[in-house]
Amino acid sequence: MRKFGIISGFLGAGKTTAMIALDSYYRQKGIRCSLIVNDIGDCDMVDAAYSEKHGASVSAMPGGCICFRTQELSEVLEKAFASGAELVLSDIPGCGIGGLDHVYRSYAGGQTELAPFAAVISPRELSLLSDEDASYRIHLPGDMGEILRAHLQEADAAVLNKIDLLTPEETGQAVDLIRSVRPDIPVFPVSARYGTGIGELGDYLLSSSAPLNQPQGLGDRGELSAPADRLAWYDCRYYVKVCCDDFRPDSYLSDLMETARFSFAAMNANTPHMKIFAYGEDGDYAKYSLTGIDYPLEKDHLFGRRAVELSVVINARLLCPPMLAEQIMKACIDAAGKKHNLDTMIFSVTSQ
Ligand SMILES: Nc1nc2c(ncn2[C@@H]2O[C@H](COP(=O)(O)OP(=O)(O)OP(=O)(O)O)[C@@H](O)[C@H]2O)c(=O)[nH]1
Ligand SMILES: [Mg+2]
Repeated sequence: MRKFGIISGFLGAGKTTAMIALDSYYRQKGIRCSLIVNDIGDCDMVDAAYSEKHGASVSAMPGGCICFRTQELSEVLEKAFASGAELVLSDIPGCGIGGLDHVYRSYAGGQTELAPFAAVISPRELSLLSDEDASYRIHLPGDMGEILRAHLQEADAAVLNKIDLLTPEETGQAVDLIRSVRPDIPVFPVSARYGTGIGELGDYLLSSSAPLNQPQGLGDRGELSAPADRLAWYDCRYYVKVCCDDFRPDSYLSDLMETARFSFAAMNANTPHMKIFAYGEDGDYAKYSLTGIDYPLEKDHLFGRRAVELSVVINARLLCPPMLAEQIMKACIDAAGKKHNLDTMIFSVTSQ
């Protein structure tokens, strides 16, 4: 089998978590899967590091959307198949639209079978379709709801993620809402974090193919670029040297992310997804995510022990002008470093 599939979705919807869960499901079944981690930034990528920590075979494609890199993507796919992968899954950065035209249609009819184009949706962005006040409540532009609709128009299947946060009744309502936009596609309610529904989704991606029957040009609608263009990205890599025995790396990282949350909120800005990955010694690490100023900080992995030095990577997508985002993040890194008595050395910052 040589199969390739895209897992698309809004920032922080759970694409990487779903790909990690699918990879582990396939491994249990003896199917060799490989993941492509695609991101806009050029810097080290949190998602690639985190997926590797879960034992996935990962190829990184930083520096822009796979949409416009057909040749490079072909080479990465060939390499993965040559090393034994049967199924390669890739995410797509940004808001998850355009991949059907810009990626799938370039591969249609070739040697590689295309898995259904799966759109991961979390209750956060889905609320933009159901509740008029949601965009004020969760500080996302209301027209992001239009992006979600366009995203669903492209999809061969919808993956309603994070159902562990919903009651069964709310899950039913969310599925109905997705079906009201796309009555013709299957909807998989899952919790990628806890593995619920991942087997059903995994079997479906293996046994079905992309029908490619949606109209062309769905991802090229000009009005969709407005909300996406308002998103800035910020990537940073830095190193901290610890001075004192009582340094607690998890408390430092929480302080950093919480300071960022309050700073962006104070500027009437938002962080649809800010990810942080910190390496300690001997493979110890922490990974945190903030999927918006209105959501709790997710501590996806905590340090197992104390650390004397840390190497930190931050990848963030922000609703904020890039220059301001850079200033806010620098102030947050400085403030958290000061509070924890750290010597901080910033290696690289890219923002746009
Ligand atoms: N409660 C809950 N949280 C989840 C689930 N899936 C993902 N998350 C959390 O949501 C946050 C974002 O998940 P990611 O998998 O990084 O989201 P993503 O779509 O890959 O994000 P980007 O690559 O930045 O667009 C992380 O803190 C995850 O742990 C889930 O099923 N339930
Ligand atoms: Mg991701």
